[in-house]
Amino acid sequence: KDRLALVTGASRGIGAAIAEALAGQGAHVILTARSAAGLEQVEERIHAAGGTATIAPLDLGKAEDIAKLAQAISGRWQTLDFLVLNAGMLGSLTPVEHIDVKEYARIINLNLLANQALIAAFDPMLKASDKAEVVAVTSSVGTTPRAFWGAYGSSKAALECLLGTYADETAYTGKLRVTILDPGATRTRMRALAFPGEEPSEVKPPERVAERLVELLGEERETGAKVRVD
Ligand code: NJP
Repeated sequence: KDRLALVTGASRGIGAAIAEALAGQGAHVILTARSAAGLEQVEERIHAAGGTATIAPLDLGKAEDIAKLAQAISGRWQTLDFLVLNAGMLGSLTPVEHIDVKEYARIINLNLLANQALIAAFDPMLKASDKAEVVAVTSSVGTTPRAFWGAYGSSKAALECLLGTYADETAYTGKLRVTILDPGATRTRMRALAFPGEEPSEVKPPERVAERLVELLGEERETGAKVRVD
């Protein structure tokens, strides 16, 4: 039977590369992000490579979109084998005292609260799988504070704690594994926004992160482990 994967932020960047890699491993991949056009391009690449995918354009910032997605998926499939919590936003880089609280709320909502909502929605389907992998994409600035990255960094620190907690709570199952993935500097739109002067060819491509993740999924490792891609 085909394994089923759900990848958020799959319209470009790291999420698109992970989705293509999982499809390459034979999983049927549900691709989500806001941009339907971006998702269609990734879907086409997956089909061209002989894989299968379904697109689900939605805004993870909206709780009702997550509820609809969960309904659509649970109406069609019994189990979910891979949940890749990759979608995220950076927001403005600014000193803590100048953080725009409205933007900060949007960052927390997408980078943290939406991921809790996804776990809540898909926990039964993950536990129904004989081997489920939950991967959360975090960031080094969540564990090592860096000037001007406070809003984004604190959202990623909280995400790391939340996923570590979920790992602890689900360890008893022996069949649901959580991986906290710190991708390191990766050539994507987000990276280009943060470091506009950087020469893109000096930064690793998202495919490197995806390849490493596929390797990691095949390795023995405790649930809740944190992995960094260099
Ligand atoms: O970023 P980008 P990356 N609802 O901006 C989607 C982390 N990370 O690939 O909605 C639903 O190219 C957006 O799609 P769209 C980073 O924090 C990266 O670099 O169509 N989806 C797109 O598919 C993030 O968690 C680096 O605009 C929404 C995706 O999210 C992950 O890696 C270093 C959405 C973002 O793609 C992937 O980031 C690091 C919404 N409301 C951590 N808003 C790095 N690149 O160097 C956005 O430490 N998306």
